[in-house]
Amino acid sequence: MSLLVIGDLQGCDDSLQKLLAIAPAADRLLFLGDLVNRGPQSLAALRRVRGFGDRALTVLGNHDLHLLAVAAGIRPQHADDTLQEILDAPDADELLDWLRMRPLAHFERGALFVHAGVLPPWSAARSLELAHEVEQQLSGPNYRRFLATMYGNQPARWSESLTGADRLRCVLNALTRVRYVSEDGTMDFRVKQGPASAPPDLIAWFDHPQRASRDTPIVFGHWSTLGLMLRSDAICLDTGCLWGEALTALSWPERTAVQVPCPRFRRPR
Ligand SMILES: [Mn+2]
Repeated sequence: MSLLVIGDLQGCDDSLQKLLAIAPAADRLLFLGDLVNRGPQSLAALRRVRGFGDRALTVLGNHDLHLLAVAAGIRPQHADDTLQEILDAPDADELLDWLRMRPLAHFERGALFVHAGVLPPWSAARSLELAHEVEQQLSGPNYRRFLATMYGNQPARWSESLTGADRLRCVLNALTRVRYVSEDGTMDFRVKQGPASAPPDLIAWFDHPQRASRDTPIVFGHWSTLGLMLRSDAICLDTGCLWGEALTALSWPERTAVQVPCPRFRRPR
């Protein structure tokens, strides 16, 4: 069984088709989240990934969650959102219900797959347990009530003593939004650039010296200014398709990367 891992789509359905045409044939596909938003074909991309059925697995990203929150009337759309065509689609309910049932983390063939990252105290096994706590809320009957409590940047530092909405918000923010942490493990949500130009007091989450998951390769997206990174212990596949860079697929565990160039849909602000 061959596995092909695909970076952030953000509605770039044409690029996905081009990528799959040149990538090695794979039994299964694994998407790193942010299937939708900001790009040109959010509806087509979402339908296509869902249409793969059991052949594809996706972990949820912050833009996927934003779609669920907009659809639930909890969050307003942003000026550069491209979600309306999904909300207006005749199959919107099926697409959104499918989306909220997706996992936030997945372990397979020795690697952990998440959209953004994990926090320093979490092993890979602990990350999966904590992801499951949030997945139970998102996939359950009261998911709208949960979505209403999930926004906010606090608490930004993990503690096993966190409970309720604070605990779940901290987990969700780490799995779907984190890029940098401070030395004590507190998440930063302001800095989006790559490590070369980041403030000196911030550490990329995967470089934290006490990272409990360091023996597990973690494959993630979300960080287009980091771009393609193929380290033994941390692999980033967000290569900025939306911004006119590339869409990337990686065969796992072979670690062979394939890319297609993408037309620029957005200019960085
Ligand atoms: Mn993201």
